[in-house]
Amino acid sequence: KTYNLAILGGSGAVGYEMLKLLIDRNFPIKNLYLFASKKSAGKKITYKDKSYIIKELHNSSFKDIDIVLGAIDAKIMKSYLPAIMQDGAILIDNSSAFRMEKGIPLVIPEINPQDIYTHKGIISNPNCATIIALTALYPLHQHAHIKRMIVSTYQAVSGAGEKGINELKEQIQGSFAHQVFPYPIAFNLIPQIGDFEQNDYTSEEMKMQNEGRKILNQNDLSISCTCVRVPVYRSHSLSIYVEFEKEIDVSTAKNLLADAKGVILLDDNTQYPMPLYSSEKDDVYVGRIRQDLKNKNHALHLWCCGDQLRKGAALNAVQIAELLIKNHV
Ligand code: 2RA
Repeated sequence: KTYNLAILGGSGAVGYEMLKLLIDRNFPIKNLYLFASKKSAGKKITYKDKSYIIKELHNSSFKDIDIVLGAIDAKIMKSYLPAIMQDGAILIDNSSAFRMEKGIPLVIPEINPQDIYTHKGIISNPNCATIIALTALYPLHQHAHIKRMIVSTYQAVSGAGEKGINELKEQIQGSFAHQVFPYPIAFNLIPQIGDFEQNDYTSEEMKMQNEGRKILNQNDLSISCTCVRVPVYRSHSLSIYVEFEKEIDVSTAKNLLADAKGVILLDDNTQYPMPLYSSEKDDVYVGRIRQDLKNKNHALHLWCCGDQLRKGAALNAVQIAELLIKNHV
């Protein structure tokens, strides 16, 4: 069987990764349509000698579509939901629009693939930093059960899309005008991603705890996060302190991660994960695993890097689509 697919946001950074992954992973495609706003309509996107013309997104775009991969802004996504539902397509959405809604599965295929079966037409992709952190930590969670995490993220400019990449490029060339980020990002670090909430954390910082609780089905999970934008084009990095209910030591953690799906262990004190290695790769790289100096048997520190356009967005969505068709759901 083959399927009609639509990528919403086909002209953007995540949309392009979705296209590449569908082709490279031989997804059984009947027709593939790339939609975007009027501004990008008519633009030609080429991958492996095949070109796709971006079409303007309308409410009538979903006729005969089986699967919609959403890579557009949450507010716009919400406005198209009735049309998608009416035409009976299944939406795999990368925006934050429905992630925390009750009854809508929020899925990382390595962690909670079973939640896909409960879908009623929408499956949400978690936020990029949440996917990268939890993919790295889940093998340890299965062994020792995570209670608490303190996370600092170092997030690449492409997390803000193509426009984030262009802003850094222009600033490196000497123009310090800024629109996408609240301050110049070239040669700088900006400790704000998203808007500030009432508790002084940003929206991006609260996503890790809120989404983590839903994905792991653990309401008392505590994750305090500081999210920082860094002048790196691609691949987010995270420094994580993690406390466990049960005992765990460094060599057990390394063994578990060495065997884990979707993870590459790079930890021998001359080699450690860096965006340089993880960019354009599917796996999340983990290293610098150390015992906490005080809470010795129950807490670890580690460092991980993952391509947020791939595993943090497009790949996770395509993996969900693969599971859907494999299990006819
Ligand atoms: C970022 N949260 O700004 C975004 C990507 N999902 O990095």
